[in-house]
Formats: sequence, structure tokens, C-alpha cells
Amino acid sequence: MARIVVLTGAGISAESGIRTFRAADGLWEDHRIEDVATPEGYAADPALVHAFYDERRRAAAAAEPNAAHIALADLEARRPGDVLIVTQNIDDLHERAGSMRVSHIHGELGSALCEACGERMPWHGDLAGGPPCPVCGARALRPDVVWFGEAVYGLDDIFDAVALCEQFWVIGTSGAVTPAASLVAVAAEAGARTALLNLEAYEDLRLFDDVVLGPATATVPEWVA
Ligand code: BJW
Repeated sequence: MARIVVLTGAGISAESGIRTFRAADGLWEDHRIEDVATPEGYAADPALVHAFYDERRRAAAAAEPNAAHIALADLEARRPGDVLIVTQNIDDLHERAGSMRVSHIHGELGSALCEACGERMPWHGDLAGGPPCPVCGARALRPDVVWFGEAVYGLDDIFDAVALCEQFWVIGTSGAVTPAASLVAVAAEAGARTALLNLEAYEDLRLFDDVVLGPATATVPEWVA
């Protein structure tokens, strides 16, 4: 179990050049959420959804981890076994910064899921055009990401880890999406010290012991120092 559990969202990757979802210039400005991030949207127009994720896979591959990702990886290196990152992000910038324990609860761009055989597999190319599944041959590969209405990955283990941690930090997420947004309540209820490091404050900050506002590349290195 980890003493420190860190929940991260799109804001931690923003300064690596990866767009967030709900900002004025965010991803949802260009796309209706229900068209690209629901099973129904995918069934209606798979080509649109593949184009959306193929472009994001290329953008993530071209991005580099920033000082916030690196500070968290350095913390884990200083305190082996004490840090668990629970990320809503589908990029791999935490891993590329050197973090070892990362749980991608909303899936990963670097993975594909075969809807025919159920296999999850590393995938680094485009999915547009319907490449065959290397396992079963069906042309049924989709992005291995969690859309609205689908179950997030690893939730039971994460609830257990959060209920047992000493510190729970939330970095760069709007807190608009459950179940990730409800983890702070679990941590607070269990007696962990809670912190929010975000560009903007939440309307309701009652569950946070500490609130540090600012860009993650400035706040996170200072916070973990
Ligand atoms: C900075 C910064 C800087 C910027 N430094 N900070 C009614 C119908 C159906 C479902 C529901 C419903 N009501 C509720 C639900 C549940 C639903 C939900 O939460 N909906 C709400 C929107 C209302 N949740 C789900 O459906 C989840 N599943 C579920 O509940 O399953 C139940 C179930 C159980 C058992 C069996 C079956 C089902 C699944 C949610 C999946 C979310 N998926 C997405 C897409 C993933 C793939 C992809 O990336 O495309 O996840 S949506 C999108 O939002 C993505 C993100 O991970 C997630 C959160 O976004 P995030 O990271 O918070 O980004 P932003 O943009 O919102 O915020 C960025 C923040 O950073 C801002 O605050 C900035 O200020 C800050 N910031 N720059 C520091 N430099």
C-alpha cells in the first residue's frame, strides 16, 4: 500500500502541450463529448472516434514530460513503495518521467481493445482503417479508453489504496467526472491529509486540507520538495 496517493488529470499534462477537456480552448470545444467519448458515439461513427484518438495518440507521442511529472517521479525514487499515481490521463507522460506505479483508470492511448475477443494489447499506430486484431484477426479494435457509462479500470484496488493512504493529492483535474472525483471524500473520511494542486479552485473546497493554486510545473516541484 502507498502512503501517498496522487490523483492526476489533464491539467498536469497541459504544460506538455496536451489539451485539457473543459478549458475554453479544450478538446470538448471541438467535439461533442457524446460523439467521441461514449460507446454510442463510437457505434454511430467509428471513423470520427478513431480520427480523434489517432490524433491524440500522435500528439501524446510528440509531447515530453514536464517538471510536474518529473517531480512526482523523483518523489517516488526518493520514497520507494510510498507513492501511487492514479491518473485519469491516457498519455504515458508519468511513465516517461520515470514513475513506476501508475494506474490508468481511464485507459491508455498506447493500448487497443478488441471488441471481438476482449484482448487488450499494446498499440502505438493508428486505429483508423480497421487494422485486424493480432490475436483473433477480427477488424474490431477500439481505443482502450474508458468512455462515459463504462466501468473504470482497477477501481476496487484504488478505493482500497485511498482508504489506507496517509496523504491524498489531487493535481490538475476539474473534479467533474466520477468515480475519480469521489476519491477525495474516501480519503478525507479515512483520515488522510488531502491537498488540491490546480490552476483554478473548486466551488467546494471543504474536503481539502491544503489548496495550492497555480500551474502544475510551478506548484508540484515545490510541493514535493
Ligand atoms: C491545470 C493546468 C496546469 C489546466 N496546472 N492545473 C449520467 C449518465 C451516464 C453516466 C453518468 C451520469 N451521471 C454521472 C455519470 C457518471 C459519469 C460522470 O462522471 N459523468 C459526469 C460528466 C456527470 N462517469 C462515468 O460514466 C464513469 N464510469 C462510471 O461511472 O461507470 C459506472 C459503471 C460501473 C460498473 C459497470 C459499468 C459502469 C466513466 C468516466 C469516463 C471518463 N472518460 C473521459 C474520456 C477518457 C478517454 C479520453 O481521454 O478521451 O475521461 S471524459 C474526460 O474527463 C477524460 C478525463 O480523464 C476526464 C476528467 O477530465 P480532467 O482530467 O479533470 O480534465 P478537465 O479538462 O476537466 O480539467 C482540467 C483541470 O486542470 C482544470 O480544473 C484546470 O483548471 C486544470 N489545469 N491547466 C494545473 N497547467
